[in-house]
Amino acid sequence: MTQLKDKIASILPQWRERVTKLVKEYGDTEVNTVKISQFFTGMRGIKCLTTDISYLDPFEGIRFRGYTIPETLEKLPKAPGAEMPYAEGHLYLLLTGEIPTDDQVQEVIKDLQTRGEVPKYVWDTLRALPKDTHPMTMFSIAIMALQKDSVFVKKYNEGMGKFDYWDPMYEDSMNLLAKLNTIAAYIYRYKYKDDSPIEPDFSLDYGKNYAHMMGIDSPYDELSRLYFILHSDHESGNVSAHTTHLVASTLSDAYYSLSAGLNGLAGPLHGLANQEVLRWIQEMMTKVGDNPTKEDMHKFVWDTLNSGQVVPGYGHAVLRKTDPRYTAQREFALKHLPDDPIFKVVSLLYDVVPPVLREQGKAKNPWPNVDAHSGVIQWHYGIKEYDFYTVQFGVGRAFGVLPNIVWDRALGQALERPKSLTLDMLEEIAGIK
Ligand code: CMX
Repeated sequence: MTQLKDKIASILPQWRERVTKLVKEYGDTEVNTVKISQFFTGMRGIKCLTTDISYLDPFEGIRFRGYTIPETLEKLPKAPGAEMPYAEGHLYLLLTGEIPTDDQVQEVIKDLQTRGEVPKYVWDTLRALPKDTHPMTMFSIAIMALQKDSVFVKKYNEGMGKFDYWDPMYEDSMNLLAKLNTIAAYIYRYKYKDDSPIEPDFSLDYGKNYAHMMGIDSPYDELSRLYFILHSDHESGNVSAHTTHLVASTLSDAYYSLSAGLNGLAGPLHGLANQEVLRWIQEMMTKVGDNPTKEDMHKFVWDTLNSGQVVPGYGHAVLRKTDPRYTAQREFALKHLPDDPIFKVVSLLYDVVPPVLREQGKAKNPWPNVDAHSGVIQWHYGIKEYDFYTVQFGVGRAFGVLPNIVWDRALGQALERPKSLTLDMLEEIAGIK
């Protein structure tokens, strides 16, 4: 057993005990009530999910296992001379709650390397699709193609006991995660670079290998590590995390669950917003030229709103301040691409958009989210096919949602099945019927 898996096995009993105590002794304690409006506002604000892997404070932003983004980036082990920590160390942190030692990270790096080979049938499956298939669809289908090798399904069919579910869920999660960087890079080079996939180099860590397979020089390896860490988790209620959790609650395996979660990430109000941001900025630059003034931007933002569209990359369902994931990417851009013309536009938009959204008075949060910044950096390093951006978000998101479903199984989370009411019933509750 690796140190990582061993660690999970050793801390699991205490976590189970805490859950048992809470449910047995305090199960009837009320947490919150539900208002009629919340039936129609996507259940915003209803507290009914639990995870310890990350927590999103509306004003502070995300904490991974209690660590803010700057703390995470500072504390996790790095390669000698590297700017960003290994994504594998972040995985260790999310799965165990502890910052790993160098030795522990190296073991995770090796473990993922040995699980990383993608079977040929995955490439055959992708090549059978029309080439203009959206890369997110390809990504999701590639994950589904791998499902036949699920360890969870095999063990379940052999009659595994409930307390053991987490073990094959962990194995599936690691087997799947190990291949996602290769699958993503393959899709990119197959679809957009004249079908020229680059073989993985399993002597490299996850982020560096990804940069190698994308065919992009340093500091893209540093960016990849940062990008996967930043996009990993945003507590349980966002669509990709919640969908992964929901599907896994039926005892579907990690392949079915992650594929479903990524299909949710593919929506324009969620992960696809990062491609929308670039499309929207370029539409503005086509209209008003490469050096838009604040006045040009002001008008363009209002035109967007007046035509009934949202301003992509701004607003959030939970956050009420600038997303620290935006800030972390901005710091990277300030260091590595301060003179990039699109970065300058993104920076100016930070001054223009929030006052306009405030004036319009609808959005509860006028500040930028993670997606407002990711596209510009990818563009700078030559990834101009913005359809692809959400695939990279998806690789990062897997680092968070897969540990979540490992812990779901470890803690015996039940099949999810909330109750619905009819409109008649709600009108009766409201006293108007
Ligand atoms: N531009 C224009 N209008 C916006 C807006 C924006 N950026 N953000 C919110 N609003 C509007 C909503 O559409 C809503 O309008 P209606 O009352 O007409 O339906 C109103 O303001 C209230 O919305 P809210 O409570 O502030 O925000 P929600 O929780 O409903 O939605 C989100 C959150 C992210 C979907 C929304 O802010 C949005 O559409 N943003 C643009 C898309 C985007 O950047 N998504 C990425 C989010 C991060 C991620 O998950 O990847």
